[in-house]
Amino acid sequence: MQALLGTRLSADINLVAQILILIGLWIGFYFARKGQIPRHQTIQTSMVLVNLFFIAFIMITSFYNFVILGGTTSGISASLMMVHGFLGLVAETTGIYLILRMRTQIIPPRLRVSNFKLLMRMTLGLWTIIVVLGLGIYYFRYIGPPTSVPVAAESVAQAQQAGVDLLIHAAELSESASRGNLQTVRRHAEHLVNLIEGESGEHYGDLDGDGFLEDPGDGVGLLNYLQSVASVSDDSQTDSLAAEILELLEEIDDLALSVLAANDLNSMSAPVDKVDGLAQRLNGEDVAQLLAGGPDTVIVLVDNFAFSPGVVSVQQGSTVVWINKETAKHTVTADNELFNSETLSVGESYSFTFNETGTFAYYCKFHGDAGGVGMIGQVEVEP
Ligand SMILES: [Cu+2]
Repeated sequence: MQALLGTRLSADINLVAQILILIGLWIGFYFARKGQIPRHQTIQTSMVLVNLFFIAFIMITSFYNFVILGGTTSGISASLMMVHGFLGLVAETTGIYLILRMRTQIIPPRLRVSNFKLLMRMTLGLWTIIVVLGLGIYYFRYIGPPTSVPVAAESVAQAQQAGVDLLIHAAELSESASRGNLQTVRRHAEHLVNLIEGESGEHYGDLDGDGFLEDPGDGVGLLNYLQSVASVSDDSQTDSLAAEILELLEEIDDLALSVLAANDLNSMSAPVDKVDGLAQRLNGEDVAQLLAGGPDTVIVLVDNFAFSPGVVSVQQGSTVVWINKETAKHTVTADNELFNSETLSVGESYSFTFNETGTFAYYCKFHGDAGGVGMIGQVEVEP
């Protein structure tokens, strides 16, 4: 019941309206069977036209927000919505055709269906299926268990792991070069580029052409992690450390790309040596410390249609950084409107500094709603 009394008023109104429209259509069908044709015509016409209103003002908007703006085509809700949307347009168009055919002479004779009754019955059958699909969408979006599995791993640990992985793959790169294994060198160069740039990077992909896209990281990209953290820090020591590490990473990225562009081991050896040298200058502890964001910064990853960790506790004055890890688009929007991000694409981040104590619930505008619906999270700010 909570869901029906809750926040998504338009979805609730639409749900009730769709059930009533379907009942109306079946009543209209009953009058046709009884031979009361004028009554039948009046009821079916009103139902189809009322439905047109709900399509235009509620269903198209809902589809646009969830599927188009939210960049969501996978998952049960989005799949149901796409099938529902397509069949719904077919049924509504057929309904309008039937009205015109029934009440006017507009439809040219060559476009007139011969078996008119059968078409009406098929449309009613299709309409019934569509309403059942609609109930399914309502269930999965607003009532059922979340389809996404929140990432269990601690987000900071995950970010730090990316830093450690970089050092490992840089070492493996130079090792395979010294063993003279061209293919392996190219593989590790691909690992480095993907790890550094992440999915939002210009070069991300199957760079060594072996048919596999290999990313030892989590797809965010070290550059994105570091930039997100550096963008919220307000002490100069962190800033200069971040700038230094960012520069090293960009150099390593460029060198790894030139390793991939080289055709033989000889022309690879110079960039491989340089990567080795630069990686040694990267202090693992510095990277880890920077990625931990310091005592006043907490990272929340946005992945699998969930905020991870879903609940974070921070000290008053702390900054929370949200980083979108996946290609679906999301927002970070407070229930009480205290904060609201732009649409975040993959690798993009948003941060907010909490100067008041209290519990702040938030949601994604595309995949959730205020009041604890769908894709949600919470920040607890302690004094
Ligand atoms: Cu979202």
